[in-house]
Amino acid sequence: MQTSSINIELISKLKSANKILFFTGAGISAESGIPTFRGKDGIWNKLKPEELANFNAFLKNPDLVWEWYQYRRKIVNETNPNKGHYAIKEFENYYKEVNVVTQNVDNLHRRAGTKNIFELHGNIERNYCVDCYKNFDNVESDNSKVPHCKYCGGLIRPDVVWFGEMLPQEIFSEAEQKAKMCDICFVVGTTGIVYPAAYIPMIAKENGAFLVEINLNETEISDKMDLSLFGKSGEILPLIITKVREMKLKN
Ligand code: BV8
Ligand code: ZN
Repeated sequence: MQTSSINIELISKLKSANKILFFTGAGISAESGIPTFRGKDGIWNKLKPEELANFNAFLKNPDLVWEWYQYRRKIVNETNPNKGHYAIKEFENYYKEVNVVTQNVDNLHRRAGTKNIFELHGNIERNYCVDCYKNFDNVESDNSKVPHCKYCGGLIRPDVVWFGEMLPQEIFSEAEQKAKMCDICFVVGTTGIVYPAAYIPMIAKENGAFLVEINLNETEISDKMDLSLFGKSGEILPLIITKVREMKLKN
């Protein structure tokens, strides 16, 4: 584990890199005001994921789960990307390829303008019918009653990946390919305990990438990192992109 300053090794890697991958979790959106899952203010503290973010819970109590997602959608709609999201977007000006593999469902990377996004756990702004799979992104509903499909009467659910559900195969395999080819993999704001998403940084490492963790504190995967930068991603990422801008403008 390294110091928390942006060290010489990272600077030299940033100089020689062509392809950058960002693997992001809930922590990158915390400074936008979206609660994380497992932090001290985490949403899982009050409610257990098993009770909400899984299909059986939804079938057992569709109104409760629907209400929880409406509450989270409202928070997402009232927030904006933060400096961390925008710093990631700016990497696109200086590198041949920048990919963002995110576990987040809040759409903030897209709203910050990032081009190549791989949403491993879906997107809270999308919904679909559990029976006929038609999509209902802007479905009218009162917040506490799950809506029904107007074509077949099926329950409408958020287009997110729940526990016990497979990740979108195509998106995951593309993200794996990008992880295999990247020179630097930034692991930003994630506890790194949710699989198979958490394999992505490990795949990058196995293929020779330089792994940099950006987190408030140590995590279960800190020991796998080449460098850990401790602090807020909304402060550290702008510092890094400032260094990159200076370097690239000098050359
Ligand atoms: C599946 C979407 C099987 C919904 C979520 C091994 C292999 C495969 C599966 C498993 C496995 N081991 C266990 C499993 C099962 C399970 C799993 O991983 N469980 C864990 C908890 C042990 N995985 C699954 O069920 C997956 N599906 O495997 O299906 C299968 C296979 C074949 C066929 C059929 C089925 C599906 C997992 C996806 C679950 N969906 N969310 C929703 O959002 O409502 S999970 C949820 O956790 C979010 O997606 C979130 O992104 C993800 C990870 O959490 P983090 O992003 O890391 O957030 P967290 O709060 O934990 O941490 C925040 C971090 O940020 C902290 O470290 C904090 O310090 C830091 N931070 C805070 N502020 C800042 C900051 N850092 C920097 N700056 C700041 N300002
Ligand atoms: Zn339907």
